[in-house]
Amino acid sequence: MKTALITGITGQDGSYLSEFLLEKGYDVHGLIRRSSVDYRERIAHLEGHRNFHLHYGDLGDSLGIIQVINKVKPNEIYNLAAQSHVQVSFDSPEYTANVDATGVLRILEAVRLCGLEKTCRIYQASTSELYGRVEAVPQNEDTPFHPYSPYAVAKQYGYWIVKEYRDAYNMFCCNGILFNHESERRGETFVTRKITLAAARIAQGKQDKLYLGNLSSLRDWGYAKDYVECMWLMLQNEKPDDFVVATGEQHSVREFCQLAFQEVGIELEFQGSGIDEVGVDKATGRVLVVVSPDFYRPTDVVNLLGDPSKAKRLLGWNPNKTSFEDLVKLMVKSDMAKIASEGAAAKVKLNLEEYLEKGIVK
Ligand code: F7E
Repeated sequence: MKTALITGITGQDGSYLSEFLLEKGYDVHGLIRRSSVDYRERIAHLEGHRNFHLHYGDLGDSLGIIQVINKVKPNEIYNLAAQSHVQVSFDSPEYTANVDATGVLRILEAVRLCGLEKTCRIYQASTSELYGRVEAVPQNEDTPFHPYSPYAVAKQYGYWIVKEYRDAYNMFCCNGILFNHESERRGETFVTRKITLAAARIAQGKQDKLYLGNLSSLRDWGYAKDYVECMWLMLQNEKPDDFVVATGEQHSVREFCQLAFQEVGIELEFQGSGIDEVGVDKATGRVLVVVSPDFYRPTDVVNLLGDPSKAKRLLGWNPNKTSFEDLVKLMVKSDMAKIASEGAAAKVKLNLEEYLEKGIVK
């Protein structure tokens, strides 16, 4: 039986990857941070499974990482833990660097210190944010990087240290350059989930308006559940390598919004431009989407489109299992059910001030 260790196991990708590996018969171990609040919702259904184990640890704590790796002696490590929010990285750049950059080094060194460098394969969650202020469209494995946020700069260190350990110590470590990947488990402050939740709340009379930043930003959005398979495929490959994981299709935030609202029966029409742009309900004339400078980033990445040919060719991975339309549909469907199940007590009509106060919008 193969043993895998997943950092970031409580996150969207960690939970899907756990399910995927358990189904393949793996013994799955996860690193979790101690917290006084429950943040294990995404993996709650797996706790109690006889091949599912959790260990306390933190990417900021080398000793803890060494202890866990030494105890588990994994055949595969998936490093998914990160401060993953780009806008938050402008507020907490040092923390982001500690986890997203040095944290990768801590994992690699721990594997070496435990004498597992010949037996343990490592997957590093790299990101399309590395292309940042893009130098070419679409982006593939040869496109130059131009990181454009503290998050991306930290992730670039992670990318290069993985390559360095591969060359210097002959370790089997891979970078998955994943473009945006979403799902019904996506964190609520990423733009797609913020939109699907708002569409559901607005349709059910529990929210008045949705406040967004740059509506023209372009992304290559895929389904997270499909992407975790590619992480695994990278570690089953003959040799360690880096791969772009994307759909090869690009859409704007505005388009995502239109489709999500269409799913709840509201036809949105966008009027105006820049910070004066609004999304209006065609049937009633009500303004439902408003642009707010609060959600603009000091530097924003606006033109991401991945070329997944290499993963398709060498790993046999299918980048188009779930279409963009189906992704939006499944997210809206899930949020409609979630909001409907919340009782009357949860009937808060969120306005901008409440949004900001709750810190749930960035
Ligand atoms: O923003 C724009 C925003 O926060 C997407 C992370 O998983 O994917 C994710 O990073 C775009 C940006 O994701 C709002 O300016 C407009 O251009 O959903 P996001 P992200 O920054 O692309 C990559 C691959 C990662 O590696 C990251 O870890 O949408 N946008 N209005 C907004 N974004 C947010 N969050 N909120 C808004 O109101």
